[in-house]
Amino acid sequence: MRDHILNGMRQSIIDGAPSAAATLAQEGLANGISPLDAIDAGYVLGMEHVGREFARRAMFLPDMMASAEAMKAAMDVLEPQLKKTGIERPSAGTVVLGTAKGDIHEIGKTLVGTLLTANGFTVHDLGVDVSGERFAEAVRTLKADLVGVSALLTTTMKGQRAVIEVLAKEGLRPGVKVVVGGAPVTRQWAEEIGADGYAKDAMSAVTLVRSLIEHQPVVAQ
Ligand code: B1M
Repeated sequence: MRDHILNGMRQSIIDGAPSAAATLAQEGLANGISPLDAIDAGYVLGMEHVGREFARRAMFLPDMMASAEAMKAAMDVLEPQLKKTGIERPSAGTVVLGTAKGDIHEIGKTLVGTLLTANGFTVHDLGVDVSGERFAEAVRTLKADLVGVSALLTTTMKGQRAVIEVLAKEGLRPGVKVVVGGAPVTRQWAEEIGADGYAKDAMSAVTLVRSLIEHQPVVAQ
């Protein structure tokens, strides 16, 4: 039963079928499949397939858009379940999150935000195509502890470097940690641009953010 549902979840993304994706998410929850398992062992496998097919020109942009709609329909069902555990806890820290300038991929970034929220962080999601200046503005006004910048395109990874540069230029860098992630991003890239950390997926992002915020030096009042 479990494998049947997970296979259906994967297929709903390949088919670009939002209503099937949402129905299967409900079915999965009713059958004891955790939201994270549904994402990692179901829907994301479909996304990876679509990405491969797009790269070899066996699927096209409209197909990829339909798959993204299906993924969002599933996330609409799963997100409230993922977030539940984070409610009614004191905030573990304030995180400003967004996708780098020029990049409109949002699914992975949103998942990172959902899991951070579920783990007690206050997350301000600035959305997609976010400039360094907008990140800096949010850090200043929200007194954020950490900035998370996602990039899915090799061409927009440079936007992650730009965020760090703007934060430094505006004198905000000493007070805020920066974490980068996204499919093409590597640890080596994170080190090269002077980020405080790199996370390969949403769960490791939570662990990383927690360790970076916990180890911040206490500033005397
Ligand atoms: Co696009 N796209 N896309 N796309 N797309 C990719 C990324 C691509 C790899 C597909 C391919 O060619 N195989 C390719 C990039 C190639 C490259 O740069 N090397 C690509 C391309 C080329 C493009 C366009 C240029 C296509 C075109 O127009 N000709 C265009 C760019 C638009 C733009 O941004 N300016 C484009 C557009 C789109 C859609 C709009 C159709 C759609 C996005 C819709 C949306 O987000 N609302 C889309 C999609 C869906 C994809 C694929 C198929 C799936 C991405 C996804 O959502 N994955 C993708 C192929 C692939 O990744 N296999 C592809 C699921 C998600 C859960 O995973 O986002 O990787 P991911 O997030 C993970 C980790 O990376 C990590 O945690 C997440 C969860 O575990 N993570 C972080 C992510 N952010 C993090 C931040 C962190 C920490 C971890 O800390 C801050």
